[in-house]
Amino acid sequence: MNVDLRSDTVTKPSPEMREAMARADVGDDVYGEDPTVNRLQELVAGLLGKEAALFVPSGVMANQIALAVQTRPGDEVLVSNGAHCLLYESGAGAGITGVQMRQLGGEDGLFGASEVERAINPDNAHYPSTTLCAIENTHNRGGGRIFPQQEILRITEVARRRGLGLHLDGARLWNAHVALGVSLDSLTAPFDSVSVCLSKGLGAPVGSLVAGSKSLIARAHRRRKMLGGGMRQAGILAAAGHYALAQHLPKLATDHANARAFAQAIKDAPGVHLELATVETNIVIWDLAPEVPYDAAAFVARARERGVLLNAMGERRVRAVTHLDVDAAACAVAAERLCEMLKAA
Ligand code: TLP
Repeated sequence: MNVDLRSDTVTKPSPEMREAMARADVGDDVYGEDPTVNRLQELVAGLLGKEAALFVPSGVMANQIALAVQTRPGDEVLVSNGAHCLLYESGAGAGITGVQMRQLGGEDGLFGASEVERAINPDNAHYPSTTLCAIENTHNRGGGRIFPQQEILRITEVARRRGLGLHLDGARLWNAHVALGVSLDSLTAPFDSVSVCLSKGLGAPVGSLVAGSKSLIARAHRRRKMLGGGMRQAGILAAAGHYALAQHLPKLATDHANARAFAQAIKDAPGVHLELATVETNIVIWDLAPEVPYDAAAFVARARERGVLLNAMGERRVRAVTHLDVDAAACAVAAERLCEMLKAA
């Protein structure tokens, strides 16, 4: 049996979730008439402590809408090293939104207020205007790291003083919320815009939301239409989101425990460089030591032959993500197979 740890996006909707989707009350959401979408937008805006929220098909669209409505073409956006909105959105920042991005901080995706302060361009026509700073929490390439809230508050002080907007890519904010035991709205309070995904650890098949002030969401609504993201009877999808928030949010703690146990089980295997302390949520990232005679792509291919599905995140970096559809026993089997494979290398 395969154990699929490529991403928490691979979950399949359960029969109960499908049942909720089939029963959903729907209407034409382009007319604002889908009651299930409207309720989801209100619910998520409330959870995130924002005036309004907008349902969109994907996390990429949520991020790009948020960037577009807070910048002008040619502006510079400060992002963390390895930010999803820079590396994994098919160049949308440059190609569609029209911004350039500057990466800050280390490989864990974290950076400090002083780096933000230093990276803001002077008000001089030679330079792009720095108008926005985007933080990813949890940080994907950083191995699901949680951005320290104290540092976010210091960054907010710099951003406010220097006139920058603040965006939170909260595709996995739910994981930070559950891991820290801190309310969602306190994590989002410093931000002008927040994107969250229902289709990661929460296990919905589709759907993300952008949240912010009423005026920001009005601009986001227009931008969504421009990108072709206006959906019609989208309540069928929003119903999965309602179900996911009610039933799956608390289950993220299990994903975190499984990730930790998996990391613990592989960390001493020959050729694995893994810092246990960096496993804060549902993502485990490790490097292959030089003595491993193949790179991450070959490692992933060999693991697949043994029924463990992973993703390569760099030449010698590998990622595993726990989720609803893999339990503790499946994670233990996956770790055992990888350990055997490395011992034989
Ligand atoms: N991340 C995916 C891949 O695109 C890498 C994954 O498997 O982790 N923000 C963050 C922080 C994300 O991790 C992702 C998806 C997105 C945005 C985009 O969400 P979707 O895939 O719904 O467009």
